[in-house]
Amino acid sequence: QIEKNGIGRPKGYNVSWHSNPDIEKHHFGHAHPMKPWRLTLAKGLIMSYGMHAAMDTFVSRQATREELEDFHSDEYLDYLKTAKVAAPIDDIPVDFNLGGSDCPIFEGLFNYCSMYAGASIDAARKLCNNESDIAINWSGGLHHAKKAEASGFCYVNDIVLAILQLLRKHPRVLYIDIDVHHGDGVEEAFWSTDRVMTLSIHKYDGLNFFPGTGDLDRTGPDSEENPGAHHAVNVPLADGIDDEQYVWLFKTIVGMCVERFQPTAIVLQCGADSLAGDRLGRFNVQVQGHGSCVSYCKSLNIPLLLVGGGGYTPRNVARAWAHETSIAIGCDATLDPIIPMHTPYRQHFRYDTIFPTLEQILAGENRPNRNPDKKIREIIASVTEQLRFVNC
Ligand code: ZLM
Ligand code: CA
Ligand code: ZN
Repeated sequence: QIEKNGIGRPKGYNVSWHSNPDIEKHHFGHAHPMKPWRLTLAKGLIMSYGMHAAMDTFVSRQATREELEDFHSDEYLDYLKTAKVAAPIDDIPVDFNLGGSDCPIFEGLFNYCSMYAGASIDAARKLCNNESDIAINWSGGLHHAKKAEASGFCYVNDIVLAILQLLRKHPRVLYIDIDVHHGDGVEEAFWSTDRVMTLSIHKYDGLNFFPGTGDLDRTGPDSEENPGAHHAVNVPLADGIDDEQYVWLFKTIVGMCVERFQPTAIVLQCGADSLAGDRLGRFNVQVQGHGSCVSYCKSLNIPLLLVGGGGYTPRNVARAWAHETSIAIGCDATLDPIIPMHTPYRQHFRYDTIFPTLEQILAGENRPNRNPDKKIREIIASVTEQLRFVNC
């Protein structure tokens, strides 16, 4: 059993966990890859380890209309609130990119959006008033949503709303995005400011992979007069990157960004679709490597907001976010990798461990690593050059 102020967790070190079971009940529709139910699986795992006892747990509330308007347009929110459920017609979205098969209009949509946004806003406020050192919202991280447009399973951009809260207290916020997709909505929202640096690591093929942006040379506005110049960092990768390369790249790039930008708060989007075996992802990152990114951010001792994001193989999403919760509270070293017998939905966790081997995860599927070390070193060189222009 893990107690508050238990082993590995210094006295006075606070982790807050923001969630609401209401969020998990929504359905995007038959066969849609985004399954809010994965949050139930993650929560079951977290609680069966007793980790909830080591955190301040909050049942999150809906964001208010006013809070949502901090980023989203009136017209879009009106439409989102009143949009009627309809079967997608030939994959064609209607207004505000809503109603296609990526962003369907489903029962309770507005409730779902305001709840996950409310959780991220609450989490950010806990960091602002120093009531938490790390705040967690696994239901958030919906990085594609735009001011007046839904995109890629995202309707309201809780990350932008949370960063706007942090900016009330914090002069500089570093946003880091390890979802396999480019964090385009957050990048766009803070494109013209030097108070937020955005860093996204993602698959990029300059062609088909969604959303199709995030090339290495997309570093901010072209004009040097614009304060946002050089403050967007993009790390495009090819299929099959492994733990060793990914973690090394992550630590190197994040280390350089922190040194140059000196953030006073960090938001880490922990999209679990960068894990091996994901239904939509293409990487070979394992739960251990994904977690090392969280450990590294924690070790910087800067107020940290952890949000979820993508993740389309629910059992692996639950493994990753449970492991990362244990890192946040500092009990990862003593956590039994064997999943407790009494875990709800335990039958979903084949191999009974939080750390299945790559062979077990891929189950015969083959995803060769298309990232030569030389390419990784070129990316680091390019970002190093970019960051020379960042001064704070
Ligand atoms: N078609 N059903 C990541 C967001 C990725 C755009 C191509 C839809 C799917 C996908 C939906 C059940 C985050 C695109 C795809 C088919 C236009 C994407 C419904 C399967 C299904 O079976 C499916 C009928 C659906 C959607 C696959 N969509 C895979 N990839 C991307 C969006 C979100 O992880 O970054 C953060 C949460 N969309 O590639 C199309 C161009 C729609
Ligand atoms: Ca990303
Ligand atoms: Zn994603």
